[in-house]
Amino acid sequence: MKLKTSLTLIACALAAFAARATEFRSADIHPDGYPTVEAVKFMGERLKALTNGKHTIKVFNNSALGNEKDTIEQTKIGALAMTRVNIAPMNNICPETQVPTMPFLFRSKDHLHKVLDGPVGEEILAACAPQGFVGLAYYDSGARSLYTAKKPVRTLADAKGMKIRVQQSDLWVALLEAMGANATPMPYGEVYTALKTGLVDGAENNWPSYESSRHFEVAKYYSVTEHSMAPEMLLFSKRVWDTLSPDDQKAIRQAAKESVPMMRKLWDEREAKSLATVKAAGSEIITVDKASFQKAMQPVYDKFITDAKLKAMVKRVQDTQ
Ligand code: BDP
Repeated sequence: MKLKTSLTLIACALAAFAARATEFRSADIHPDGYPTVEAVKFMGERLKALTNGKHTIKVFNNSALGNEKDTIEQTKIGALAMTRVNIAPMNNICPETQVPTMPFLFRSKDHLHKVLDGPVGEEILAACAPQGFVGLAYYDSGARSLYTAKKPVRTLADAKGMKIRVQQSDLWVALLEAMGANATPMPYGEVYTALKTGLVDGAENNWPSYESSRHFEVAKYYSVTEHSMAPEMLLFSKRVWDTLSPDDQKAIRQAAKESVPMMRKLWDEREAKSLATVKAAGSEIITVDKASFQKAMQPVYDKFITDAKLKAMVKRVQDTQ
């Protein structure tokens, strides 16, 4: 389709949002039952109640609308109303999102929640607006750790030269390179085959993703590095947003906010369940010296936390008690 024609179609669709009841389309790469997917469905129910049935949300999950880079792009142009993504693919788009991605930044889940629920979290969400996104909320994503197919990583030295899949973000490439690994960015949906065929030696993720993607079947060594607590983000299209009434905008924000505690509960349950599943399936869970991994991360801070604003933000996070 010619660009002009598709832009006209998008413009017509946008005008329609304002006028009538809308089923907003929202994307996710995860399967049914995954906490992010269930939380957005819940948000849809809340939105329906808050708008007396006027607006709802339909979740297109399992990467039905493409990988996260694609759905971010669709959300930006207004072809899609909403997307739930990890914060990583936003790193190259909105520099402030690099802060909560930084390795070993958060001391605990409580620390993460305090920061994201507070002014720093709000500032980062707002910083995405000039790029075309209304940041609605963060969801938990636990801590990400390294897992490998053939050889276990027991020390930092073991990671040297290993080909490790990372999310599509320059920061993530640098993070794995700082571990000595050979970082390979690729969409999530391609990782299982890449691990199975030996295209990569390993990947990194939290317990629920390691389990639900079945990566544990092809990469049984899980080294508990917990190198980043990069959260999930709920992004609404600013182009669609600007066509909505203030009341509708308020209801969307409210529904998103209400889905957060619900998601956190689902998340904690799923983490425990996933750990039990992979253990029972024979994954070897390896305790590593986290401090040695943490020490190797200074180059990542030197490369990405360069301007005064980001430096101050990192400091505010560290100072949050
Ligand atoms: C999962 C996130 C998902 C990312 C995926 C990945 O929930 O949004 O796409 O990691 O590694 O933990 O790509």
